[in-house]
Amino acid sequence: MKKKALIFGITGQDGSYLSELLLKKNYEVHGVKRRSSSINTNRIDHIYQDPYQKKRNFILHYGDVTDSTSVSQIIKKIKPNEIYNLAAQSHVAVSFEVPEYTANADALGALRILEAIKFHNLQKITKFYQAGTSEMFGKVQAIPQNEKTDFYPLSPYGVAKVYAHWITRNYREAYNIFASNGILFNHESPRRGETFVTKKIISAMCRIKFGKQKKLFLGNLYAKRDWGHAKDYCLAMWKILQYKKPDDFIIATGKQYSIKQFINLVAEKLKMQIIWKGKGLNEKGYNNKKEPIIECDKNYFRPLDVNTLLGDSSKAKKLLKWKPKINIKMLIEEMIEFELKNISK
Ligand code: NAP
Ligand code: G4F
Repeated sequence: MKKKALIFGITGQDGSYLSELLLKKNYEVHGVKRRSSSINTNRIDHIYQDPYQKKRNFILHYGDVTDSTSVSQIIKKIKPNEIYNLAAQSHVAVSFEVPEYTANADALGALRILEAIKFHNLQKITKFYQAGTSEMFGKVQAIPQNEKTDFYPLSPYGVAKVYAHWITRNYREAYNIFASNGILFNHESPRRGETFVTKKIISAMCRIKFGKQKKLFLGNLYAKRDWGHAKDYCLAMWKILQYKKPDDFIIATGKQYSIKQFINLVAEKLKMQIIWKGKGLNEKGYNNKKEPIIECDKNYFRPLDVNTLLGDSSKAKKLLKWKPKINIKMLIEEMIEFELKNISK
């Protein structure tokens, strides 16, 4: 019998890569999508439109993690072997603007799924994966961060994810549910949402290079992130649920770059020269004609920002035999290639 997986957040960056991975592994993949006023399935249309997958292996359901009835009914109907909770209001800056909704979806969403597993007595059938985040480390209490590092979240998003992390552990210990946390550091891809910094930089710099945009406006250029590729990280999610017992794992590359360093790497790949001048809000990146093409805008700064994130994934390396295959230069190359194809279309 085929294994059944249920993905909350299937229309997102990770949902799309995880679907492809699970279908390759011969799972029947169920996904929960929200109703939206415009199409939100761009990242999975290529799977859905494949007649073979559509008929047999890839099934979408309407639902929302803020709606316990839909969560419960879908889980009761499918009785999945694995549930991946990737559903979230995942933008840190936006969480300062919509903190209550972020808590409802990102914190209570995990609780609603765990409750449904318990309520329908699926403890022996269903394993649960919670999409945790390095944002939970916030004001970092150790460098690098590992599974033992204390959390100190600095945003409503980070706080909500800490709740989801602990409720996952609580249901594991109280009700014997196979419930695991991945603590994933930033991961990107051509399918990354347009307003996250890597995608925003690459998309804008490609457009600037071909005269389709004049300037790129950014916030904090000095925050450092540990960036990996979403494809590698989705494999880690699956491995976490195949491990012999439920546990918590850091997934990271162990290398960090500032936003400014990231821009310089993109410029190098695009053969664009950037000369940096000025300080603070007046810092600007100039092209070889001495025109400012990168500027800071105070609207892109957050009330609090996480200045440094660097993960230590030795536990995942040792126990899951997981390690990232795609480094930052390969990631940038793939994202640039994707943008250039879009521009030429
Ligand atoms: P993403 O592209 O923003 O996708 C989020 C998904 O959640 C989308 O499918 C979205 O649906 C769905 N969603 C949002 N609110 C929902 C709700 N109330 N009910 C049901 N679905 C809802 O995020 P991602 O980058 O793939 O990340 C996946 C998960 O990993 C998220 O939980 C994120 O917080 C976490 N995470 C991400 C990273 C990273 O660097 N990417 C790192 C650590 C943890 P729509 O398409 O309709 O908006
Ligand atoms: O790309 P970002 O928005 O990602 P952030 O805040 O690190 O969050 C992402 O990674 C988390 C894992 O640590 C996930 F849990 C979360 O769901 C999301 O996927 O911003 C990265 C850094 C920040 O320090 C931000 O202040 O880039 C800085 N930044 C500077 N200018 C900007 C901008 N970020 C955005 N989004 N837009 C800017 O213009």
